[in-house]
Amino acid sequence: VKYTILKKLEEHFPHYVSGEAISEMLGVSRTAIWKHINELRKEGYIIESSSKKGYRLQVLPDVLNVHEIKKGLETRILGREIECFESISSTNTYAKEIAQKGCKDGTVVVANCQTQGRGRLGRQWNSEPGKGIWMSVVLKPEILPQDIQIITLAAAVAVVKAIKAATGIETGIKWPNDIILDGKKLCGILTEMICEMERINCLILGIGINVNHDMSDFPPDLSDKAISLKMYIDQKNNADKSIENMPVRRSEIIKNVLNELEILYREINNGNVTKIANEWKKYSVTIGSRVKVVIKEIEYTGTAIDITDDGKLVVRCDDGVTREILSGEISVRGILGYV
Ligand code: BT5
Repeated sequence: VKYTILKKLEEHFPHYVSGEAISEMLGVSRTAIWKHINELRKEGYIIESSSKKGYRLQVLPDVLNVHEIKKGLETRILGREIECFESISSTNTYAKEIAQKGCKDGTVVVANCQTQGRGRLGRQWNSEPGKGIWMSVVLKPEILPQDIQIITLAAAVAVVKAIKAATGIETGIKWPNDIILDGKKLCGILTEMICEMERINCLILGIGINVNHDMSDFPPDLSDKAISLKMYIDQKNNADKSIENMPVRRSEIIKNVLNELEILYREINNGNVTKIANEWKKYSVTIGSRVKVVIKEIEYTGTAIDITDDGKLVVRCDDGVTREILSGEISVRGILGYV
């Protein structure tokens, strides 16, 4: 009943719905409605009440819970099971644990806060409480361990499309796993595998997206390289300071990521990896740019020209040799700035 009341308020947003109308629609007493409204308020929904007009949502809230994510979710595999935590060490670590216990393909773990968010190669991932999307998806794709990179590519494409669908903002992909906005890092992807006998048993896809951070929410060492969707929207609206921007709703983005990712996941399981690589190329900011790569401690400069179907970056080096670069083996740095 609680979430049916919430649904009514959302349908009528930003207007009031009278207590009487809700009571008639749902067949519950006015006192019961009042109790449910108070429970919703405790969950973080800002609901105004007026004895004459009834109840209304003050803003469409950025509350993260299973109900918000599932509303309008169009998937059949991803997000069948969703676990949402207030705080957790790392959604990837937890997802790995439940995967080992045999959770379903497509299980999603989301947290409002991570105390030990991880990047690749033991790096830290800053996961400011309540500000971003810290999520992991357990996948059981039908691919070989050496082709795992395709999942990272697919996830990057899904994130770019999801952000565009939810906010209209266009982002780009920096090889292999960063989503870039305004030349800064908006999102990072961490794909980990649980392998058994040469085949992938399970794969944990971790996605971190900065959503409602202000610049001051990032530690100083990230201030010149990280960005959130809110910071970008604020910048765009800078001319008109009177506009109070609504928070970006994390659940909308998560839902869109799952919807987009499921389409690509099906393609992968059907063997259509070329399609993923082609989509990835459309959003790449790396292809065509000058890069510096370090292979076995030797540094090469060159131009990134392509990506292979299994996710290797093809670089035409200035020494005339074209090399295929595997992520994790090397570091790629754009020569001009972060990208
Ligand atoms: C990544 O690593 O970009 C993968 C990040 C994956 C995070 C998700 S959140 C949910 C799931 N659970 C986890 O524990 N992890 C995943 P890498 O390419 O190694 O980049 C790490 C580097 O990005 C750090 O060394 C910082 O320089 C920078 N960084 C850290 N936090 C950031 C943030 N919030 N926004 C932008 N850059 C950040």
